[in-house]
Amino acid sequence: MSAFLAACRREQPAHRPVWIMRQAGRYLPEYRALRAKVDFATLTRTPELAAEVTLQPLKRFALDAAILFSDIMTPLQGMGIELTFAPGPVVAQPIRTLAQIESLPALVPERDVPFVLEAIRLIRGAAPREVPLIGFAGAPFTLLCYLVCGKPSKEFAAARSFLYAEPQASERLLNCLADAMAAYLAAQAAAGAQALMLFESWAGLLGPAEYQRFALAAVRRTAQRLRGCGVPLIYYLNQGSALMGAVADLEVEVIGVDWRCGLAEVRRVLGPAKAVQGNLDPAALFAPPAELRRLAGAVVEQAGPAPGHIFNLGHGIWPDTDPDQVARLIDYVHERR
Ligand code: 1CP
Repeated sequence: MSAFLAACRREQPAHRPVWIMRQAGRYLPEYRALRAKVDFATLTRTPELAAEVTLQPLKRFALDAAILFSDIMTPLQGMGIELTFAPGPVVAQPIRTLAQIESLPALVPERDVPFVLEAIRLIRGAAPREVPLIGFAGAPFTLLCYLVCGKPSKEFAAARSFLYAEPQASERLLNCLADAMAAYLAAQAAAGAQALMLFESWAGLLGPAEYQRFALAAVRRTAQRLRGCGVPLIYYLNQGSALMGAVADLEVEVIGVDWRCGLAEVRRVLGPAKAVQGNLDPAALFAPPAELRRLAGAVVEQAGPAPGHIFNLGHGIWPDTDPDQVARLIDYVHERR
C-alpha cells in the first residue's frame, strides 16, 4: 500500500508521506505558462488540461499524493450558480433569500460536472501507481461563505451575519450543500479518487457554538452519506485549533490542521483513532535551507512516532515560493525515518 494511504489508515508506512496543499498552481513556472494561454475556468473544465496540471508537480517532486486540479466552487457552477474567477471566486448573484436556496437543484455529478470525473479517470491512468489521487470538495460552511458574500473576504461579514439573521435558511442551505458535496465526492471516488478531502478554510471565523450548530453539523451530514464509500476522508480546518475537541468524534479518518496549533497537542485531543495532516507554516518555505530542515524536523517531532501523520503545509503554498525549496522540504521529510 502507498505511504499516504497507510498513514490515512494509521498503519506504519515505509516512509512519512508528504504532499503540499495547492501543489498544482501558480508557484510552478509550467503552470503559469499554461495559464498564460488558458483561463482558470477552462483549465478546470477540460479533462486533459486538468490532468496535465494535476501531474505537473509529480514530475518535479517526490510527492506521496496527487490532488485533483479543480476548485471548491466548480461543482456549484454545475448547480447553475453563475461565477467567475478573478482570481478568487466571484458569484454573480450572492445568495441572500430562502427563495434562492429553495430553487437550488440537487447536484447530479455525471450530468453536471462530467469533466471532473473524466479528469480523475485520465489522472488515474497516467499517475505513478504508488501516488494516490485525492479528490476534494469545499466543506458546506466554507462554500456558504462565498455564496452569501459573493467574493473572497477577510471577515465574511455577510455570511456570518446571515447565520444569525436567518438561522433556518442557513441550515437549509448547509444541508443542500452537504448533500451536493456528498454526491460529488462519492462520484469522485467511483471515478477513481483514492482519498477524499473536505476544505473548511474559514472554520476559524466561528465561535464554538456556531461552529457546532452550522459548520460541523453539515460536515457530519456529508461524512455520514459517504460512509461505506471505501476511501479515507480528510477534513481540513483552517484556524481550527480551538475546535479540535469538537471534531474528535467526527466520522473521518484524517484531520488536517494549520500551523497555529502544535501537532502533539492536536494528537492528544483527537486521540489515537484519527490520523493528522499538516502543519508547516507556508511562510517557512522562505527560510534558508538549513533552517527549513530544522523547521520540518520540528513538525515531525511534534507529530511523534505513532503512525498516522501525513506531512503537509498548514494552508496552501504561496504563489511566490521557490520550487527548489519545495524539493528540499520533501527530501527533509523523507530523510527522517
Ligand atoms: O488564476 C489562477 O490560476 C486561479 C487561482 C486558483 C487556483 C490555482 C483558484 C481560484 N483555485 C485554484 C485551484 C485550487 N483551489 C485547488 C487545486 C490545486 C491544488 O491544491 O494543487 C484547490 C484544492 C483549491 C481549493 C480552494 N479554492 C480552497 C480551499 C483551500 C484553501 O486554500 O483554503 C478555497 C478557499 C478556494 C477558493 C479560491 N479559488 C481560487 C482562489 C484564489 C481562492 C481563494 C480565495 C480567497 O482567498 O478567499
